[in-house]
Amino acid sequence: MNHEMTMGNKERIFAALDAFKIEVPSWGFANTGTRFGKFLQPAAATTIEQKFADAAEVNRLTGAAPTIALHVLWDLPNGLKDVAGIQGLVKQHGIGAGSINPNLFQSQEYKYGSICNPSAEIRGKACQHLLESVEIQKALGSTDLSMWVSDGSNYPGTQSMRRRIEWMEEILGKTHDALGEGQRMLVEYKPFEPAFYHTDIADWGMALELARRAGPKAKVLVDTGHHYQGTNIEQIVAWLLHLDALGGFHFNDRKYADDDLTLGSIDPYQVFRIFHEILSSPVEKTAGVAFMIDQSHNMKGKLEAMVQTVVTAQELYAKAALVDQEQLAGLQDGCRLVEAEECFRGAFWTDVRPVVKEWRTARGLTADPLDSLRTGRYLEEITRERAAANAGSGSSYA
Ligand SMILES: [Mn+2]
Repeated sequence: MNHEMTMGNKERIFAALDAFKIEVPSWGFANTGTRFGKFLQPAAATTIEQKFADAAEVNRLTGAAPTIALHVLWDLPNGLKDVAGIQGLVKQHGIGAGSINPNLFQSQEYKYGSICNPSAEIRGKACQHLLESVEIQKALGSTDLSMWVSDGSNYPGTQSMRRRIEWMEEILGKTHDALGEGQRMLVEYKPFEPAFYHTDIADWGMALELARRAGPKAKVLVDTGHHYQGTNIEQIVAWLLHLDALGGFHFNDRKYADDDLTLGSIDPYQVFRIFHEILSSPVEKTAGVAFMIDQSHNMKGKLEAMVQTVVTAQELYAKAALVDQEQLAGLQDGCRLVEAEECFRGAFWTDVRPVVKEWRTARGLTADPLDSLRTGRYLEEITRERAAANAGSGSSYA
């Protein structure tokens, strides 16, 4: 149970950090809020150009966030026509277009659902939006179509859960069949909110079955905030890895529901346990698993929160890399419970921050990203440049 920073441990951490990439969400840089109100921030991004610039700054500071997730409605309001502009930003900032997120929840027509709406016309509209999103995905060379379906109902008896499954299957199948070579569709699940009686894709079982029926390019997306209290998320991860069905993660933390708090702020041990499942699986099972952040901070500074999140993710990943897999397997097989637990727990309790700093310096990065953000000029400049625009905005989520 030696978690001292031996040469071997250091090498393991360096190798893990070299491979670790996490995607930032464009909406994480914009003014967002709760359903009660929104507190505007002078430095928040109000344009897609600013979101790309912010993502580039996070990547410059951390070296681990080379792509930005895009939201079709907020970032490409004119659909395919906006692709050229995005391509220019990709080139300008050296930040890749990450997952493409269709919007199936904001249009007035989606009041009773999008791909599960009883109206064939509205389902058709939702399907068209998904197919256009796939075209955007192709044009931008993006790997993942990240689907969150907010459909559901608020009162028992008011909708047929069974017929809605059929409607959903049909459209997910069509969307899947439109995907190009090497492209995937990620199916996200969530137990409740915005619907409070039933949600059409409420858990990983439903998401898994829908993905399977859609086809081989469909995988499950695990948003860490989308579970009931006490759910063993790492076990879900283990199952999805076993079934070759894990597409990726939306990382955030929560205390009560889908709180979108900073990764690891409430329960860092859980993130460690999830990373352990990834790092203890064969590489061929985990190579395609996408790490993405899905957070929108209402009170913390946008950039500060994003850098803090990436840094936290790196630290927890480094801790998980410290688990001696071979030793742990031996202890597990021998049912040496306390020793196994100590081997596992010991990695979590090891302070990896000095080694992570060393890694940053060795890779030509700043040793302390948060401090560099605070003392650097970027934040000061955007605060000055964007203050006027932010004083007047506040109605749109993006
Ligand atoms: Mn999510």
